[in-house]
Formats: sequence, structure tokens, C-alpha cells
Amino acid sequence: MMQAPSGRPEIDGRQFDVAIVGAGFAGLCMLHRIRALGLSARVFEAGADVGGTWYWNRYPGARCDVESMQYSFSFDEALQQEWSWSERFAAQPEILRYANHVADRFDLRRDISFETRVEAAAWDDERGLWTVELSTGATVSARFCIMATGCLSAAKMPEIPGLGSFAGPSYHTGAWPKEGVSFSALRVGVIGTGSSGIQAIPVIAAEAGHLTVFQRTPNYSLPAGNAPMSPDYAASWKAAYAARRQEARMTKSGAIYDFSERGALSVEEAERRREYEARWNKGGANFMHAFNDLAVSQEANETAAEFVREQIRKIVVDPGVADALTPRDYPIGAKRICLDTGYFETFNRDNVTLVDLRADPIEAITPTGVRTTSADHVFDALVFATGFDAMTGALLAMDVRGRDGESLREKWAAGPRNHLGLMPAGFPNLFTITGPGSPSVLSNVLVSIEQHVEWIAECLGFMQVRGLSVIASDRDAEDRWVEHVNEVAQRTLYPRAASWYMGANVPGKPRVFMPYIGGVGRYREHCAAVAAAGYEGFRFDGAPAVADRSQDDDRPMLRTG
Ligand code: NA7
Repeated sequence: MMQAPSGRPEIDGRQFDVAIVGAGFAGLCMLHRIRALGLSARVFEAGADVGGTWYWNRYPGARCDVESMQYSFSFDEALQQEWSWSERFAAQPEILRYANHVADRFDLRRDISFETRVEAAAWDDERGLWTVELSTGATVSARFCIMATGCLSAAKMPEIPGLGSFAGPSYHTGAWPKEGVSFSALRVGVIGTGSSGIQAIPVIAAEAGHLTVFQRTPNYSLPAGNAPMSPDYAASWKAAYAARRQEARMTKSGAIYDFSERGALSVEEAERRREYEARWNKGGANFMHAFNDLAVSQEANETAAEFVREQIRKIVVDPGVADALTPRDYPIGAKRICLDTGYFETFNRDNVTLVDLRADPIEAITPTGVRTTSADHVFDALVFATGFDAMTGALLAMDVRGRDGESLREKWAAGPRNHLGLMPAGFPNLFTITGPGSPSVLSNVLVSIEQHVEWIAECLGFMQVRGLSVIASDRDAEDRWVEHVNEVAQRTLYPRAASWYMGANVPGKPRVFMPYIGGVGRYREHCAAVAAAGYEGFRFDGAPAVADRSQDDDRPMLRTG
């Protein structure tokens, strides 16, 4: 293949069967599966290497909150047997090594263009092709375009006056420098106390001269209980992988937890406390499955929330600081639950100060630091742990145009719309992996990625053997799916928090609960039934849609944690 002057393979003007956007876990898995169909594929990746979210989120303390034995691919038996995890919850460097291992093992890099951002993609109805414009100036075409862009990949800076005026170095947790950062003896300010802030703060505090944490909303956080991987535990998982992976696929959240069949109020208070204590002490998100109604009953939820509040009061020595760190005005779990290692304990350190922005709001970023109503805080370095334009941010950063030039940005102006969380109507041959309308961020995302990859690959295989070239989702089916996604969310407590699930962290973003909360297992069954019935709600090559009966079965598909 010819090399462009930059050393990149020259791909301008080439046509592929499939263009895949993103070389995180979704893009890697999709590429591998597409090859098995004998189709040509090219992956475009903005980063200089594979790994997606684990490539960019290199902040100190970055760690997965799904157990390592479950946060890995199941599609290849040899792969899952040969890889060894060193900790119960793997840290970012190890997960990135795993992504690299997958890329090497399946020789995936030869079909990936790195440091290449997709700027635009437009559907050409006459040619039945997507035209994909790249940041390198090259243009390629592809019959199918698969968005493996990730849900938490568009880092979000806050809207604060003076942003950019700070004279020292500043970092966003979601775009951390590859070479790492030393905070040794420095005065550091961290803005944001979501999962990223909560993981980073204890590690930065241990290194920095002084750390000031700016908190707008206190968060519920549970001890991760991270530990070195026990060889026996790993071996027991590996011996049972076939069955356990299958079990995980059919759970509510794509991971095996100790799910309870009891409601929180069906037991006496002492028993309830025992249950919470046992799960708190064991660590991990199992706490959220202590009872089966924590996601749907405010009263039940409050018992768990209050237990966590008590722990905060026990851990944090200064009652004023403990009070400020205590979440009160939204249900536990309605914002994504955080797992930490020594987060609340960090506020007992002499070199850590908490600034409660509800009492003392930020007025501006200044050349020397952060000005709040009451003080000027002077820093050597600033860290923005301010999250992402989640789920839709990366998709809408591209100018995606479907039939008749319809813009995805305009179509989704009031919130994301698609059929089955897989394909927006009016955008033929365009699939999204773990996009809005699917369980994605509410699940063990590797399980959801594999489910989407398999569904898409089977769909392409179905078309291949029948000589079909175009699939498009039906607007009626899309309407019904969006309504269903909404309706299921409304039966839970999730919409009661101003979360990124709701688009609430981005000013002007529509307040719509974006992921599908019906449960990973039920969703999988539903997608499989749609395919088995000849792809209900989709049309092939202008053929009439197969009648969509997806909403006839209205059993509640509630995920309770
Ligand atoms: P999150 O969970 O969106 O957290 C962002 C944090 O930044 C949160 O505490 C925000 O407060 C805070 N924030 C955002 N904008 C501002 C401004 N303008 N001023 C002060 N504070 C602000 O992002 P993470 O990266 O921590 O985690 C995202 C997901 O990645 C996580 O759930 C895991 O799935 C992995 P707020 O709560 O909005 O008041």
C-alpha cells in the first residue's frame, strides 16, 4: 500500500464494505467480527493507539468499576483463558494493556487508521454508500458505517468565566497526558466529584503539596474493596467461564452480582442493616443489589441512601466537612454510583480542603487559580474532572447526514431517536454500538458491546446471503422504541437526578433519559426476537418493513440496580 507523506497509509478515495468509527473495545470487537464475514473494513481512530476510553482516561487512580473477571471479552475462549488480571478491579494501565493485547492477538492494527478523526459522514442513496470525511483530508466510502464512538468519549469542560486564563498547567481527566503528570509538592485544584474525581482525588492528595476539591454536588460513593486478584478466584471463574458469561448476558446489568429477591422494606431494620453492612464491607457495586427495589421505590432507596450517609459521617472527622460531602437531594444510584478507594478518608488529611460550591460558588477561573464568592484560591495546577457530553456527544461532534441530507444533529435536537438503540430512521446502513436507546452505560459495557457486535454482524450476514444491500429502520418502529425507552425509565427513580444519563450536565442539552433501562437480558432477547422475525421494524432495499410487534409484549423490563 502507498504511504502518504506523513507515513500514514494512503486511503483517500478507497471504498470499504464497512467503515468503523473508533478503536476502543467496540471498534476492535466489530472489526474482528466483520473480518469473519469476509467483508473489508477500515477503522478510524482519533487517538494514536487502541483503547478508546482507556486510552484517554489516564488520570491517577483510573480504574474499572466492574470486576476484572467480568470486564473482558468472551468471544474467544483462548483469549479469556490466557489473560491474567492482577487486581479485583483493574486499573487503567492494565486495561489498556489488555486492549493492546486484543489488537495484537487478532492482528487488528493493519485495518486501523490512527490519529484520524471522522469529521463527517453522508449517505448517498443512489450509490448506496456512506461518504466519510476524515481529519487528514482524505475521503473514503463504505456501504455500512458503524459508530463505535463510545458513550463517555467527548470530554466536557465546564462553562466558567475565564476558562483558559489559568497560567499554569490544566488537565481534563478524560484527556490525560500520555506521559503522566507529577503533582509532587504542588498546590492542586480539582473541579468535579463524579467517578473520575472520586478516583483521582485520593491519589492526587497523596502526592500533592495541597489539594483543594471543588464540589458542586455531593456523590454517593461505595468502597471498591479492590485487592490483588486471588489466583483461586481467577481460576474458578476461568473454569466456569462458559456458563458464567452466559449467565451474565441474561442479567439486568450484564454482570453477575449477588442479586437479591427481597424488597428493602420486606425485612426488619436490623436485617436490612446487616445486609448493607456486609455488602459495604465486601466492597463493589453489589451494595446496589442488596434489595430488588432500590431503583424503583423511593422509600426503599432511602434506606440505602441513609446507610451511606451514616458511613460518611463515621469516616469524615470534621462534622462540617462530612455534612458538605453528604448527598441528600437525589436517590442513590440515580446518578451513576461511584466506587472509591479511600475517597471520604482523604478529607481527613491535613493537605486537603473541600470547597462546597453550593455555599461558595465559582465566579471565575483566573490566571492564578479559582475565584469563588468568598476567596481567591491559588494553584500550581488545575484538574477538570468535569465529565463528558455523554452518549450523544461523540456522535454529534461529526456532521452525520442521512437520506435527503437529513442531519443527525437536527434529528436529535430534542433527544436521541433510533430503533432498538441500533439505527436512527433516515440513516440507512448506519449502526451505533452501545448508543442511546440501548443498555450501554447502565451495563457491563463489554457484554453490551459484544451483544451489539453480534447482532450487527448477523444482520450483515443475513443481508449478504440474500443479496440485500440496504437496511433502514422504520420511523414508526423508531417512535415506538423511543416511547418505550422513555416509559420504562419513568417507572424508575433515575429521572429524579440531574445526571449525565439525562443530559443534565450539558447546558442546553435536552433532558431525556438516554440509555435503555429495561435490562441487558431482556434487551438481548428482544433484539434477537426482532432479528428472528426477519428484522421487524427495519426495511431492506425498499422492501416493506416487517411489521414491528416489539411493543405488543409490554411486560415491565425493569433493571433494579
Ligand atoms: P461526571 O460523573 O459527569 O462528574 C462530573 C463532575 O464535575 C460532577 O461532580 C459535576 O458536578 C462537576 N462539574 C461539572 N461542571 C461543573 C462546573 N461548571 N462547576 C463545578 N463542578 C462541575 O463525570 P466523571 O468523569 O466523573 O464520570 C463519568 C463516568 O465515567 C462515570 O459515571 C463512569 O461511568 C465513568 P454536578 O454533579 O454536575 O453538580
